[in-house]
Amino acid sequence: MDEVIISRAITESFMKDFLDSLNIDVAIAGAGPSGLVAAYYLAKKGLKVSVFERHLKVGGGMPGGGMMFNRIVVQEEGKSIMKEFGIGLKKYRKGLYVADSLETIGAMCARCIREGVKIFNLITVEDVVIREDDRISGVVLNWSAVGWSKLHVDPLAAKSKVVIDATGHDAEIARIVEKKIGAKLFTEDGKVKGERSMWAEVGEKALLENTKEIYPGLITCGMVANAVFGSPRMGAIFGGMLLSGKKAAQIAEKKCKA
Ligand code: 48H
Repeated sequence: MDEVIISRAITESFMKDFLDSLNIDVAIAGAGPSGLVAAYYLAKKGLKVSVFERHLKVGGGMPGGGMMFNRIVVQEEGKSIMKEFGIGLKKYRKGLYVADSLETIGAMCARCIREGVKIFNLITVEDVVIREDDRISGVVLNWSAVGWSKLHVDPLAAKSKVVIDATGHDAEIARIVEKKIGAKLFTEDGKVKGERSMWAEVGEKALLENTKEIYPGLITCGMVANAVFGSPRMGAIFGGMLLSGKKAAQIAEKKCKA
């Protein structure tokens, strides 16, 4: 057993996928529930999708469930998506189901990868690529460890037809675009409005409505959608995240095929 052969196997396999991800249909920032669902449905339609996740783990806010109780709640509307991923649901009461958040992450991650999604953990999307026609056309990438160590290391870039912002509460990509391009987002004042305090019912409903293109080539997904449009948070209920991921995928697919 040669250690160098093991090292070459890892390096070559990773580099092949990374090089393959430099020209893609859809780049997704964030591997939380909404980003993974979006990636899965896009890959299922035959599109080339890569997900870039800042942290060592995937799943975003899911492993912590509600206040570290590792369970998530899904309402009737999200049930078919959970079934599509083969995730077990226990009925709690009419229209409400409980899932094990760790099973949910494992199943989503495995189904994405089997469908052809490339998931890169420990890589942060730190900026976007933009062209004169005022269209977002890719992501600027760096190792998360570079940022955490506060090193000055220049990034690399990947081109994509569409970028999905699935970075959660902080809506990082939308905020970067607002900061660098000005208040030109497709919101009332062109800015990120910021998420409101908890109101589960309103937050869940608004999420789907707020999942849309907010700048040419940039689509909101998951918690980002409510953060951008100033709608409430909803706590550990996840049906909206799943439906938002599916809707973001439908919008992105249309844009890729236009
Ligand atoms: C790469 C990044 C970057 C970056 C962040 O927070 P998430 O789980 O996001 P959603 O929207 O899929 O799900 C939200 C849900 O988990 C949640 O928080 C709920 C329901 N909250 C309700 C409430 O009331 O609190 O995942 C986002 C992912 C994370 O893994 C981040 O590490 C990652 O995005 N990320 N990845 N580049 N710039 N910024």
